[in-house]
Amino acid sequence: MLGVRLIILLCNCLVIVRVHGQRKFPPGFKFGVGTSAYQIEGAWNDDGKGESIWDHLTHNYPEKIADRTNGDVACDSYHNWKRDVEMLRELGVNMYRFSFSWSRIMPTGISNEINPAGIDYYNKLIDELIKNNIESMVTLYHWDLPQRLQELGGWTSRELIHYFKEYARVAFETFGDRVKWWTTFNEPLQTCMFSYEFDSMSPGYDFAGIPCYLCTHHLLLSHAEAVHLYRTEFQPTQKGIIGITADTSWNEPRSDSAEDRAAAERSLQFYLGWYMHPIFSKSGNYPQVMIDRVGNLSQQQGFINSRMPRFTGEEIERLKGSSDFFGINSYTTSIVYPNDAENSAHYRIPSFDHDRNAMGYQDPAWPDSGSDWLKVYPKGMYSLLSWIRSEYDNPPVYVTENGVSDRGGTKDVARIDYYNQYLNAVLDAMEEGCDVRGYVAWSLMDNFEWRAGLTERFGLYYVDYEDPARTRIAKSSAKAYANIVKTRVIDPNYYPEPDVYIPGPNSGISKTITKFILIAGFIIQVMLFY
Ligand code: GOI
Repeated sequence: MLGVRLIILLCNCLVIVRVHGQRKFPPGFKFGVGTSAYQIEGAWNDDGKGESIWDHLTHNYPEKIADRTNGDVACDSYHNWKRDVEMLRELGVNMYRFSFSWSRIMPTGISNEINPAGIDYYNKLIDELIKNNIESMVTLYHWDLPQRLQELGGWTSRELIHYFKEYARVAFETFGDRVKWWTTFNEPLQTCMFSYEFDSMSPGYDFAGIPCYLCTHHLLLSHAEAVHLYRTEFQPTQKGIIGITADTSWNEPRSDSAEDRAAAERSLQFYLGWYMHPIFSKSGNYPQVMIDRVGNLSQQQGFINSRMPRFTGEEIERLKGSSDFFGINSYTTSIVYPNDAENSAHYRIPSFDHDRNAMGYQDPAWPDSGSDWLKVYPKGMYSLLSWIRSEYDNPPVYVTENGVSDRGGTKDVARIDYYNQYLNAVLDAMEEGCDVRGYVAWSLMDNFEWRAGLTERFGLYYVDYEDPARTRIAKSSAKAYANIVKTRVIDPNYYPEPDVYIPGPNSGISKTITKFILIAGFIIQVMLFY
């Protein structure tokens, strides 16, 4: 066993051959780009699609979205799918990671009613991809739960295990002859912690310490059921692979002290181990540090049971090994230290962060992006991949999302730099033996960025939201990424021109000028007033 592993490691290192001093991604390494249904499709109620929790949130609480926009039209990929595939061909990618809208396939989320127009849409898309030699990597759940299922309690309800399994069955039955890559869930941390504990994602509750643990429990069990269904009834004939994708920032200890290192480790267990320990560890179950901390604190807080539900022995076994690959999404890094008396005022009790007993911040010196939460620190990607390798015995990893935002424009030099640096960090990790098999850039095109609306753009292609046709334009980064996919080499001096030049507002200088004008304007107004 160890011998085989060593040989694989060696091969991995050897295939990253150096060409003219440049490192090359191995031949089997898959490059892709990603999107998700709610963020691009639009057509929110066309042809029988049902309401999802993101339709519900954006329509009923428009003030929660930075620019009061929504995904009603978004990139209109429901109508522009041919152009989308054309862009994928221009990029030359091996695979396209996209998600199904559950409520487009089943309006209420329940399998007694299937929407033929929804089936038809994904059939056309998948067939067009096959025609162009692009593999489909389908995510079953990228956050857009059918609203009816939310009304049953959403993921805090155990009932959803059954409904998710039946949805997965329809997907495998209908599309599994052509789809060879399945992901059950995208970023469960966002679905559970950031949707219930914090009012960040839909349904947008602000209920600390309890629902995030219930949600995670049922989501993991739903994942296990879908995977077992696939493995027993579909995988033998369809021969695809199935897994899950989790997300975390890298957690860098604030200092070398034992306390800071323990805090960073604990924090990573809470963000990533919460989902991946039950699936990828030898022992299974939630990380022990979580079981202990949440259990003890619950008891101190007067709860009869731990706020974190327990798995039965049977469930632990069913979850163990229930993923053919380790999907990881990561964009940035957080510097972590333990909670102390001084900052404990920030905690709600009970809460996930109090349970986690760690705080985080970002180094202001790191280059920023179009998103407040995203600062550029490529070494974090290397550290995260190395951590996964040692924590879970070097599983096959796919980086299923990585990328950076800006606020507009097509000459996106900062995005080229980001991809070059983060892909170099991936190569660093591979050279040390991390079994990374693919990389998916986020995103194919600018799209509806959840609570940030259309203000933050992650695309390789620019989308003109003023134009009813939602014209897409290749940014500089699209050409640079296409070059990496084609040559398998990162060329640090390649800064191609975009297809059409559109200036961006994102330069540091223009930010300073904007601030200056705002402050000057305010002073003048005050002077005029008096
Ligand atoms: C992916 O999620 C996702 O899969 C794609 O669909 C998506 O398009 C892509 O990423 C790009 O986002 C500073 C509590 C400002 C409330 C710091 C705590 C705002 C709100 C830190 C913590 C963060 C990647 C918004 C995961 C969106 C960033 C999801 C991470 C909001 C913050 C917060 C903060 C917080 N998320 N994203 N936020």
